[in-house]
Parts: sequence; C-alpha cells; structure tokens
Amino acid sequence: MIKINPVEILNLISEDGYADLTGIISEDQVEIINEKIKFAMEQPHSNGQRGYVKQGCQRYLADTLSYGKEIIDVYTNPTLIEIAEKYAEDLVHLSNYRIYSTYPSEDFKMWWHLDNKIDTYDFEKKTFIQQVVPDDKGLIFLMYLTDVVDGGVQLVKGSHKWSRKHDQESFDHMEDEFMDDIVTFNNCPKGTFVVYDYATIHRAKPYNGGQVRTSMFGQLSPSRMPAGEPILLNVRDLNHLTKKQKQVLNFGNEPTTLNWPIGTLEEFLPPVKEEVSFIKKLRRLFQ
Ligand SMILES: O=C(O)CCC(=O)C(=O)O
Ligand SMILES: [Fe+2]
Repeated sequence: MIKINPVEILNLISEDGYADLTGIISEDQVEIINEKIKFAMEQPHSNGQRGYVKQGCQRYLADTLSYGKEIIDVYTNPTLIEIAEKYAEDLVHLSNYRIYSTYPSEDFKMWWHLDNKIDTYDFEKKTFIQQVVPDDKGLIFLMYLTDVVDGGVQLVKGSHKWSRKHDQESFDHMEDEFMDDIVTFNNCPKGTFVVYDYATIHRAKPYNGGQVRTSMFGQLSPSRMPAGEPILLNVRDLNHLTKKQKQVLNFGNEPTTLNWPIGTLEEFLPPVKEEVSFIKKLRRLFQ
C-alpha cells in the first residue's frame, strides 16, 4: 500500500484535472475482485443467471456491488472519500458505478465527453435523459482490473478549467483544439487507478485490436446533487459497513435513475448465420 498525501493529490486534480492514485488498492485486493467476477463476466445476465449486460462493445457486470465486500471497500476507500469530499466541498455519495469489459471494436467508439450531469431514466420513453450541470463538481475514479496495452482512458489535461463554460456533453467537434493536451493511460498494469474531476473532458481510447480491458468505475458526487443509480447490496455485507460507508452508499435515499445500461435481448438471439440455416432447414422440411 502506498502512502498518499491527500493535499498533494488535491493540488494535482485542481491543476491538471486528474491524478494517479495507483497503489491505493493492493494487488491482492485486485486479484480477489477478479476472482469473484470471473464467471459472471463470461455469461449474459438473465433471471437467476448472474452475469453481464451488453452495450455496444462493452459488457457491464449486473449488480456490481453485490459480488464482494472487497468491491464495496474500493468504492468507499477512506482516502479516496476524503479526497473526494475535500474536492467537492461537500459530503459525497456514489452516484454511478460499474465493472465492465471493453472489447476492441471497428463499430463502436466512445465520444469525448464530460460527466458533470444528471442522468434520469424516463420510464415512458424508456431512455436515459441527461442534463449538464456546470456547478456539479466531484470525482470519478477508474481502476484497471486487467493489464492495458491499448484502449485506455484518455483525459484532456486542464480541460476542467474551461469545459464548464460550454453547455454541452460531447466535445468531439473540438478535438483539433485540445489535441496537444490529451493524456492516454495505455501500457498500464492492472491496479492502475486514475481519479479525475468529472468535468475533465475524457473518453476511452478507441481501438480495434488487442486485449479486452476490464475496469472498475465509480462516480462520487456531492450530496447537493441527486442520489443517482440504485445501489443493490448483498445482505451478507450489510452488518459490516461503517456509518461512513453507509453515507457513501446512499443508505435511506431514493435512487433518481436506473443502473446503466439497460441492455437488450440481443445476447440471447441466435447468431444471424444460424438463424439462416435454421430457416433453410425449416423450408426443406415443408417442401
Ligand atoms: O472506460 C473509460 O475509459 C471511460 C468511461 C467513461 O468515461 C464513462 O463511462 O463515462
Ligand atoms: Fe465518462
């Protein structure tokens, strides 16, 4: 475990928009987490089958926080929370969280964006609605659970100082202007832990070959902002939580959106090729 100086980290985040906290979570804890999620990351979530929900080229572990106390302990790490509360100048809670695997892809790419926004699920339209809030100030952390060669997180250094002036979520059209300030976390070992002001423009670097990247993501928002996603825990862990952990995990508060993503039935449909041969067989039967 490394010694972290919260004041130093706060200065770095204020200046650059991000800081490297690698070492805050031990290698052993990363291994335990990987072991606990291993089987679920290989099968779609359905009824009692514990697994992932698919979205584009990513697999999101359903009910992420229910897999082990070690996962809760990352999201509520005391040093991380201390830094987040000082930075947000408020108490913080976990508003968004996920463990997900990103697959190399020709078809899907994440756009440059920021996350100082309110997400709400519209039950009638069955869609997430986003509202950018310039005053929303908090932190996101991203920890790699696999070694990452390509497809790492990219941040635009210092952009938290000017992004709030633009009332928009997507920044792809301005890429030429901030090209020289892009910092990429490629070629980083598992356990790499990056924390950033979520008004810092960022994305996952698009890549179309190489290894799958599994990451753990958490957004810590000031208590003046809405609660965020539902937090579903395993009763096994409830008696072992401190008062501070319960605060961060939003005990007693109504969620204000749903867990993202919702997913589709796509995973359960036969691949197109099989479907075609199946229909051919049917045709032959009836000819
Ligand atoms: O996976 C990444 O590198 C970034 C993820 C992200 O920006 C998000 O989920 O909002
Ligand atoms: Fe993001």
